[in-house]
This record gives sequence, C-alpha cells and structure tokens, in this order.
Amino acid sequence: SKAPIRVAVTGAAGQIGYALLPRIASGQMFGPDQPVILQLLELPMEKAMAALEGVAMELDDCAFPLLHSMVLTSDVNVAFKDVNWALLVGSKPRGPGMERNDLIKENGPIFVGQGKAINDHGAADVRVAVVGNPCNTNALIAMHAAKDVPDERFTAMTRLDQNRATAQLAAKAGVASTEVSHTLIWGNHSATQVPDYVNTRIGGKSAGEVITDREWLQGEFFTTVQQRGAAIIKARGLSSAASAAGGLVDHVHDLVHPQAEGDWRSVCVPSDGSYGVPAGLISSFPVRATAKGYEIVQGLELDDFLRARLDATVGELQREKEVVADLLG
Ligand code: NAX
Repeated sequence: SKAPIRVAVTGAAGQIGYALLPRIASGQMFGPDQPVILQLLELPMEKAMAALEGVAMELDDCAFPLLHSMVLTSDVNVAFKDVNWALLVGSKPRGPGMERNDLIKENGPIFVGQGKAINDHGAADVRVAVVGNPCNTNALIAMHAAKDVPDERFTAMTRLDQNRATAQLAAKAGVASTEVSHTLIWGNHSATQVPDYVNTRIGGKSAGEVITDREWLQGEFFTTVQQRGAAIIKARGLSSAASAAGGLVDHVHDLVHPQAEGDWRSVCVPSDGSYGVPAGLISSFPVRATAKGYEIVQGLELDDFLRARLDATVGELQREKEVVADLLG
C-alpha cells in the first residue's frame, strides 16, 4: 500500500473546511488508494481551536480507511511541516462596507507568512492551491514569499466557476452536464472573470454554435456565472461551501490525474505570457495536467467580445498586484 501524503488545510474549521475535509479523507481528491495525513491550521483563538477539535472528532467518527492521522495546530510552521499539498482556504471574510482593496490589504500579510512557512517547511514536491479570496492575488503573494519553491507549484481556484458555467450551459442546452466539456474560465476569480462560450463544448461542438442565442451567451450566462457567489449568499445567508469544497476537490484531483492531449481544466497559474496575459500575474487559463506537472494549452481562438473581456479582467489583476506591491518583496 502507498505511503500517506501530507495535506495542509488552512481555515479548517470554517464552512468550506467542514465540507472539504470528509471528501479528502474519503479519497475523492487523491484517489481511493492514497492515504492522507491532514494538517489542519486555524487561528489561535479558543473558539476556532475548539471548533477545529470538533471537526476532527467528526472525522474520527467517520473511521475513514484512508485517514492516517491528523495534526491540529495554530502554528503555520507545524501546519506546513513536510506537506505535499497546501490548501489555503482560510482568510478574513469581507466585512460590511469593506472595499475590495481593503480586503486585499488585510489578507495579504497572511499569505506572506504562509508562503514563507511553506518555503521553509514544505516537502520538496510541495504544491499549493489557494481558495481564500482574492485567491489569484493571494496566490501571487504566497508565491513571492516562497523564494525556493518553483512558481508553477502555485495555483488558485476557478474550478467552482468552471463547474457553475458547465451547469448553466447544460441547463440552457437541455442536456446532461456530462455533454459539456472543455469548460473554460479566463482571468481573475472575481466578477470580471470570463466564461468562454467559444472553446467550451456541448456534445463536442462549440457552445456558441449549439446555443445560438448570442444575447444570452454574452449577457445572462456571463452575469449568472459571475454573480453566482452573491446569489448563493442571498439565498442561504452564507457563502458557497459545499460547491466551493467540490471545486477544490476537482481542482486538485485533476492536477494530480493527468488529462488527455486536447483536454483542459480552468486553473489559475502563473502566466508565461500566453494569450497576452503578462508574465508575473496568476490568471485562469486552459491547463492540461501532465505526468510531470501541467501545461497551458496553446492556440485557442477568442472572439472580439471574449478578447475584450479578457483584457479587462487582466487589467483588474494588474491593479490588484499594484495594491499589494509592497508585499511582493
Ligand atoms: P469561513 O469564515 O467559514 O472560514 C474561514 C476560516 O478560516 C475560519 O474558521 C477562520 O478562523 C479561519 N482563518 C482566518 N484567517 C486564518 C489564518 N490566518 N490562518 C488560519 N485560519 C484562518 O469562510 P469559508 O466560507 O470557509 O471561506 C473561506 C474563503 O474561501 C473565503 O476567503 C472566501 O472568500 C473564499 N471562497 C473562495 C471561492 C473560490 O472559488 N475561490 C469560493 C468560495 C469562497 O467564497
């Protein structure tokens, strides 16, 4: 049997953590034969640590065959010790009346500290997935802080957005979601993200050919995917948790289980200049996992509408980078 891998989860007692941990421990992320050691980080407050202990008790009570053991800590150096994967979920939520730039500035320092700890204590093959918002820019901050870790090990999550787009297209076309493939989100995980109806396929054809309603594709489809997080908050009184955890399970699963040539997933990775996205930004691209790592799939065509939207979301990423410039050392 395989040796266990070490997986750190930050904000482990939060909403997403609660939905995520059972899915990792049951093998849905790393496969049905891969034991895991969960290294769970929470804030050093009594309430957070008590909640974390409660979560760990429930994981014990599931008696997951693949859950080798757990580490519960509020010390980043302990949490990231020898980890193969660091899942950075925890961050401060946006408070009432708080501007996006304030949130970026408040959360940035967390990712400096975590990036350094990953650098100093992570396993030689450590890989990172950032969920805590603004996830692209937080991933950029952690990447800069982890000087010795290759940049391409840092990713941020647009897989929830991809899955949302898949569901919307399937519903509109009246087909099962399995008919929708190559679903693609470009840019920032924010309200400027770009769901691609040209390269996403329904029944193997361009979604934009199967769904001929241009107004819907460029209007309601866009806004529904972009605003889905807000719609969930309005309906539930709480932000997406089960679907966010599902997105992260899929994100990591598909990075460690390679795709066939010609296939891709939406993953935020450091740009190499592909598609006119300046190098030095972490942006969502068509990414194909390979046995060695991953590659950004080349040669996709965009129409004028998508190209303009991609330029706009990249502009937002650049502005976010400027806001945290002092954290990029
Ligand atoms: P919760 O507030 O339920 O949980 C966050 C947890 O993180 C809390 O338990 C808190 O104590 C802990 N925490 C905060 N700062 C920490 C630190 N420095 N170290 C360790 N733990 C820390 O939020 P939840 O609903 O779980 O969401 C977590 C993050 O995911 C938020 O930033 C949210 O914006 C982001 N999201 C990202 C999504 C994406 O697609 N990329 C979608 C869902 C979600 O909104």
